[in-house]
Amino acid sequence: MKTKFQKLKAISLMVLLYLFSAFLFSACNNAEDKNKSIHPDDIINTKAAGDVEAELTDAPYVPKPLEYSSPRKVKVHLEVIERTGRMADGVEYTFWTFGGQVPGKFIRIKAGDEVEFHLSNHPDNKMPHNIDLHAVTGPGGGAAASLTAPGHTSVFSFKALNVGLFIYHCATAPVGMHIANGMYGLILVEPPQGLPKVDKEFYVVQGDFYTRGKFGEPGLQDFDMDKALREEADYVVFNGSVGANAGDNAMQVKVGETVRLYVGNGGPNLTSAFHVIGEIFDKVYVEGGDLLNYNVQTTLVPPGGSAIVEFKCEAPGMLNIVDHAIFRTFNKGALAQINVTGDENKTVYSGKQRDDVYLPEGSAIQHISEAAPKVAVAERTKEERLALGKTSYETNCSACHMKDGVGVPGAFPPLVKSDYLANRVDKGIGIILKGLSGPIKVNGKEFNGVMPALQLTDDEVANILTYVRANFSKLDGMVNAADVAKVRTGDIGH
Ligand code: HEC
Ligand SMILES: [Cu+2]
Repeated sequence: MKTKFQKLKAISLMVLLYLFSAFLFSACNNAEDKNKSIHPDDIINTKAAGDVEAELTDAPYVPKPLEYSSPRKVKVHLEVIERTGRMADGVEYTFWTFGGQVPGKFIRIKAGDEVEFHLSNHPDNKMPHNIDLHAVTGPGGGAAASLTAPGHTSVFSFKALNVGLFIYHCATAPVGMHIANGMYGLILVEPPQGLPKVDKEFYVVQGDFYTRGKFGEPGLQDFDMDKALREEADYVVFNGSVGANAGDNAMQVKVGETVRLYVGNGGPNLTSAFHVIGEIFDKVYVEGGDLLNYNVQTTLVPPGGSAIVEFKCEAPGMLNIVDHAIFRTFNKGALAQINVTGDENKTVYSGKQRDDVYLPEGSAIQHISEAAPKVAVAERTKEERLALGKTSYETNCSACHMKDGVGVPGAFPPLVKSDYLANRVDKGIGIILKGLSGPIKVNGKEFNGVMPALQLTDDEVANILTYVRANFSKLDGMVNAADVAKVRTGDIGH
């Protein structure tokens, strides 16, 4: 039998244990609450008030922290510009950009904001473009609503429901080619109270590029579709070119400052083993979301993904930002730098820091190289070709020539009753296999654009042309895979 006193002792011990565990539990909960941002359900019905124009910046800079904490109506004006620029010393490439640079402009908003997005396609551009923002809740992330021909502006609106760091990119066919040419950037959706304050914030985006010539081969380099398909990148770079933010253009930080990097990966193909040589990430917002990880050496950033990393710079010297898939750094250009200046702290790091990176000197419009897939295909009936051709047309051609084949005045010629197509000896096969550029006249109207060669099989070309000719031009007969094969091998002229 227990004494009264023993019972009392047992009970009070239980009470103490209970109180202590309740305390622990609530402490954990609080810690979690701090990191957990607000849920989309809490935001969906908030009212946005007051117009603001979003500040947009080029890498490596980000817009200033936002001063408002209740939702605003935010206007974003972004212009697509196709331009030739530096890929490496002596190497040029024709980039397609959101705002003139790769990556595209950094956009900073808050959860609950209602964004009115204006996407303009500069009149000198050759291609239609659109934008898919991963921060958008809605079909295609805005892609269909924003398809814009050169010389036009599209407007659409969305409400930012989820907090996070999101990639945006072009999603116009051929999608891989638009992304490979540099059409990506980051949009940050902050929680209403903002992110904790740091001393310096920077914008770093990785991308892989595929060129006709090998890494370093001088001159204007064409896009190489075959290499892109094989995922054999010639260049892997931070912020659009080899050394864009290295050496004299390194990001500048002082000893003792806290740094936050908004990191994105445009791809199109390669996942980044993102690492800063000589630092440890005190904090990582894993995959650009709410989850915090601490004390990380290397964080994965996949194509179409992001991460936010933070660290304090305790020692002076040059920090090298790399993709730790290390050949990409030493042989393909994946290097950016942060220059930390200030007094040495021998306890943190003694000794001379020196990191010589080998970057060979020298080392990029657009051309899809012609692959000739030789697959013998049984010929199909006209009905089959019409049905398959419709789908293929809508995937491969309608972005430019429009779904109903009417084209876009001044930019993309019509296929409807096209006299140009009717007069082609090869029934238009050569145009699709090899592309078309230079001045042409279609139904009395002049066009002078660039149609890229498309990577399609003989069977697909036969389907598309059978559909285009019958449906838009009311031309008799069909196109067979064997006809396409003859043009490919040069047996019939154009
Ligand atoms: C990226 C935009 C783009 C895509 C995609 C595209 N075209 Fe074109 N296409 C053009 C441009 C621009 C021209 C005019 C080229 C010039 O001015 O020399 C053209 C010209 C043509 C012509 C000759 C002119 C005419 O109107 O008859 C045909 C036929 C044609 N395209 C068919 C197609 C078909 C079929 C597809 C899909 C397999 C396709 N195009 C995909 C942009 C495109
Ligand atoms: Cu595009």
